[in-house]
Amino acid sequence: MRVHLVNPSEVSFGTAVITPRWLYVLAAATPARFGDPRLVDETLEALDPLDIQAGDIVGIGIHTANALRGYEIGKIARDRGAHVVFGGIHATLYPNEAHDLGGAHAVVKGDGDVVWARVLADCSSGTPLPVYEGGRIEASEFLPARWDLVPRKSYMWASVQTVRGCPKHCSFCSVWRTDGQRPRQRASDVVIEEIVQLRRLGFRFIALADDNFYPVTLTDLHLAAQQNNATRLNELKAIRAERFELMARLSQLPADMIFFTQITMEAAEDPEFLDAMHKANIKGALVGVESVTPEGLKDVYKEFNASGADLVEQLRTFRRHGVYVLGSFIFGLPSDRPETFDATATVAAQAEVAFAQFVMLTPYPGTVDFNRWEKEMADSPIRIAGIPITRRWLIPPALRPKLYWAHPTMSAEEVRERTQSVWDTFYSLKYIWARSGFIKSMRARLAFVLISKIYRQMYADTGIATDSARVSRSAQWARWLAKPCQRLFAAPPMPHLKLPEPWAASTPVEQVSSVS
Ligand code: B12
Ligand code: SF4
Repeated sequence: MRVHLVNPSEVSFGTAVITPRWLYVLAAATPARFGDPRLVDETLEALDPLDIQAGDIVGIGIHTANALRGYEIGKIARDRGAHVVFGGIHATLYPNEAHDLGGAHAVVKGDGDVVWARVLADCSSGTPLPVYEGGRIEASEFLPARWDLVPRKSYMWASVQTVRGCPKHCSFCSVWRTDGQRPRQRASDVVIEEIVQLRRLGFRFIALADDNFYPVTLTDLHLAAQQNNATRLNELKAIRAERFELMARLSQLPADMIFFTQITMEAAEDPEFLDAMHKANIKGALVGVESVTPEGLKDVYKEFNASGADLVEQLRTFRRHGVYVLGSFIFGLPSDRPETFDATATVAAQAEVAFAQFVMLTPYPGTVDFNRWEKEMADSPIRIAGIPITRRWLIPPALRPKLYWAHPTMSAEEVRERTQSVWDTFYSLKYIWARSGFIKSMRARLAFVLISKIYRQMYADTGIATDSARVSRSAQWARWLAKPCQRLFAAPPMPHLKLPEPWAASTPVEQVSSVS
């Protein structure tokens, strides 16, 4: 009997950008008596059903976008006589779907780290429960990933999570509802151990797979102080101090290491934090800009973000402190107008963001937006291929619309075309080359161009992926670009790299002292 863990994908590129962390965490949660699990990441290559034997246990992790392929795999595995278990955010939100459509024997809701061993034991004794509540475990229970199982040459970046959960409540995001608003932050020791292991293997680029790397803002601290809420203030200070501790320790790692994370724009108001990020070699961050107008920010409950000239200034602040921004923008908000697209492109250019993504507003399950949309659609259900549009992930990919919400003034096609045009301009060779001006060496500049092109190819999903011929052409392109990219990210392994000195509680973290 063998355990297989499968990360489903409709398209395989041969090479992938970031390791799907859950595969390596669940591998760590697999007790030794089951042997090393077989890890299949379909973004690299498709599952071979013949590898699954009767009596095996197949764990499939799904998010909304790959749920349909996950269900296909579940049915194949069940037909071959395996026990089928689903997990991941989509299975957490729709456990019945995995049973009805994916051949599931069991579904794990929430975090898999602790409950997985029990699921395996039950499956091997033939008594799996339909649903397991993995819940939201404490950060001290998060398992370090089994990086000894990673095919080093297949990924450009490895992923290490340092904090789960986000205190904000953006309307389009499910994180605060599924992972919770209380930041669950891992101790720096375990994070550093994983990163050192990865550098030993030859990974020098690490994505910090966090929902929000900046869970405590200066405003939070000042509010708690103003309210004389000592307990809250101390809690917040402790979280903040731990962040600085982690960053201080990251800065002791080999200088060639580069980290990337996701962060809210408020970090721009906190120069000490940005400087600590820079010292820690956290050179890039995805910043959720969402909209360049105050009306747009209101649409998504993100009024804590800046807009207009302040926005440009805040984004530039990151760069001044040596943190390069991947700006994330949403199009199709109710308040968007044709001129919003140009205004956004202008802000992205003026703010000197290194990379940008322009996504079309899509209601994701578990979000405030989705619930509102589902209620609205209940009165006039639209079906495609017999499937209600509110279950869009079940619609065959080629038939899926690109925009789900009727915009008050623009047609879906107009929003799509204008979005695509912003992608095309931002990632035209001319603009990429101009953006790369800050890079000194020619080799690194060419790398920037290549990475920009591959990023656009993999993530500009507005219209290029409308039929299967186009999908496969697009995948072909990305595959072609990915090979040289892979070489650029590779580093000689450092098998003898030592762990930095253990962190003493008394070690001064100068930055923290300035916060009151
Ligand atoms: C890092 C990250 C990325 C990275 C890297 C992705 C990668 N290759 O790993 C990047 C930036 C590329 C990315 C891109 C996108 N992402 Co993302 N991403 C994340 C993030 C912040 C962390 C993921 C992670 O590594 N977590 C750590 C692992 C250990 O946790 P986990 O995956 O949840 O797994 C645990 C449990 O779910 C469970 N589990 C998972 N699978 C299984 C399977 C079994 C069998 C079992 C038992 C248990 C189990 O056990 C695991 C351990 O506890 C999550 C948010 C989050 N908190 O998860 C969003 C998240 C997954 N992303 C999301 C989205 C929407 C996207 C994009 C579509 C964004 C966009 N518009 O382009 C793209 C899609 C890319 C794609 N096609 O996959 C959404 C998904 C929502 C949904 N309903 O599907 C999330 C939840 C964030 C959000 N805003 O709501 N993402
Ligand atoms: S979008 Fe970002 S800031 Fe908003 S709730 Fe989600 S993780 Fe937090």
